[in-house]
Amino acid sequence: MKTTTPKPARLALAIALTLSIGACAEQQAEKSTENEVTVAQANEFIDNAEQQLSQLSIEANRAEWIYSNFITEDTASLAAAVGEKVTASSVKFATEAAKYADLKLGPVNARKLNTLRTSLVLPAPLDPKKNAELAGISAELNGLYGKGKYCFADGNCMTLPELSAIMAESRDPALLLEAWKGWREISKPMRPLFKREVELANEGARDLGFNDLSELWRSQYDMKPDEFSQELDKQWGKIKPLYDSLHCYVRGELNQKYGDEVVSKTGPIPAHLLGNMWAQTWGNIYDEVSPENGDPGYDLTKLLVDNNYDEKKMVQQAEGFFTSLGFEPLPETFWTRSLFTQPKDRDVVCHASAWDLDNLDDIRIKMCIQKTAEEFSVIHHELGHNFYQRAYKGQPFIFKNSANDGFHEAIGDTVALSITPKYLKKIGLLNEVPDESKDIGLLLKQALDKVAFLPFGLMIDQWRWKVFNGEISPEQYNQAWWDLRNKYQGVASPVTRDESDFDPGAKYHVPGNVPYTRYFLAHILQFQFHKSLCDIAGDKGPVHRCSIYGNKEAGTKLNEMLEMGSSKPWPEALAVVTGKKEMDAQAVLDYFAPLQVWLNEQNKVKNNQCGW
Ligand code: X8Z
Ligand code: ZN
Repeated sequence: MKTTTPKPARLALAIALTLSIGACAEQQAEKSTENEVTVAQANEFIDNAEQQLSQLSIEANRAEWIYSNFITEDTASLAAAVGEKVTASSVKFATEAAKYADLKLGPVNARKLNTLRTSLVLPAPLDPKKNAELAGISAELNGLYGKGKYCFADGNCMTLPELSAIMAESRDPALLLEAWKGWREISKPMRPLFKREVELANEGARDLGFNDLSELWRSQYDMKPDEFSQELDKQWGKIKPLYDSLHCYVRGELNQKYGDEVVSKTGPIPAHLLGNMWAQTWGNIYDEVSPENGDPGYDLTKLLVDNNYDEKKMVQQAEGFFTSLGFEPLPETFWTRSLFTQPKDRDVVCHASAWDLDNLDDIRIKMCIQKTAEEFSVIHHELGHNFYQRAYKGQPFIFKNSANDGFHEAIGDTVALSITPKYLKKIGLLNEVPDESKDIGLLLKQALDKVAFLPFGLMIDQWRWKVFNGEISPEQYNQAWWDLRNKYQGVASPVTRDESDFDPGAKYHVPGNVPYTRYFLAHILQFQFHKSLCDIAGDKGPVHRCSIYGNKEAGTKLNEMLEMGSSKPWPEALAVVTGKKEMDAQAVLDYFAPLQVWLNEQNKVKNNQCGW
């Protein structure tokens, strides 16, 4: 299955509530009267569902792979047809699973049953016509995103990777604004499709006994949906002071650079000046905000180019990190079947993704790699998915997934946190490791990507959950989006927007129907994993200087967690690596502690007025 898009993700049977029940419960009364169901029937149902879903998933993965690699009317139609079939089966099984919910099954099957009930991401209503309609809409939305282009006045048309390069590299506010606005033209036609998708999927969720799709999405974390929402608020509350300091410092520097006319000293930051199409990571404007005496003095993008790294070599280098931890190399088919570069002659979905076509060894990535440090990280991110998939391939199909979706997103990022100067020296990219006086620069660069991301990682589903439960009506889609961008990120649209715009649709995961809270979780979990793996590796220095490269003990421990798949509640998987069952944003604060001190000093010295 693929880890990032909706259709295979309907099969991506996510984490489920644990029903901790003694093993002897299997031997419960087997007598069945007419309306009663038995444990034996339940067990048979689960075996059968698992086998059918496993088979179907392979067919769906192939159709989806072909569609995303060759977007045409025909491939859309084929992908939608398989999607329809998968959804119909998944909905049928989820409905039937509810029948057995009160039985005392053994722990394994109790968990599988619950996973069958709760893991749909885009449930269709039982009505086959509506199911077909939903499958068609979902494929069409994906295609609209994948085909998206903006044509400048001179006739030069650009796809997202090119527009993203402008957002990353240009410092001309007018050009930035045009690229920013231009990309958002692609999502206007998505609005009615998205609205209908929400209606249909909400109906599907209700058919399965959930209040709405929000409740279903939040039911996949081994806790009650509302407890999960509270847990997120709690973690965000811990991080917010650090984010506020970063926001304050960055806004001050941008104000200095662009002047009051473009960036005011107070209020939210205009979204087109942060180096990224969605202002979700800010590392690309590091040069504009770097500390005077603490800059480490190297630029990984430049090092990659100067050392003749092409796309394949970047992937090989990333693979080398995983094998240094003791993981087996990627199979030959990975190299022959993956997509690394954007084809010139056809539309593809460029958004990076990792795939497991046969639920065994046919793992691949699909990505239009740019030769930048940012993309070097994304490659590690994607390979994290692939190595996870391969680690849990021995699990039964229903447990071939991560402990929760945040875990899947965290593994490659965890490894990428070990791309330190020391590591770059080891692999021959850097000659000298900068001394400790340069750590603030390194931490600031990291924070621009990782800390800046956190409120973005949270707000997308805060918006979607409210859309799903009706708190945000279709007439308020765009306004509510910007209200949340303001509330969480302190970021504002650079020009007036209205309800003829559909800005959420310009972010892949909205038309792609991929839940987004997983990335918020991942941005906390990766710091917990990194710290624990560094401890296991015996690293005694500051955690931001630690690289687990080459450490087999750390690799073995990581693999132990990955191999579990989703067979156990996520706190148990977390404890395998960290020894603790709680997710804890403190790990983020610990990592950035020296930077927090520095930011406070800077904001004070520069007289920055914080908040927005
Ligand atoms: O979508 C992704 C990955 C694929 S799972 C490239 N990410 C999020 C995004 O790009 O918005 C990784 C971090 C956040
Ligand atoms: Zn991912």
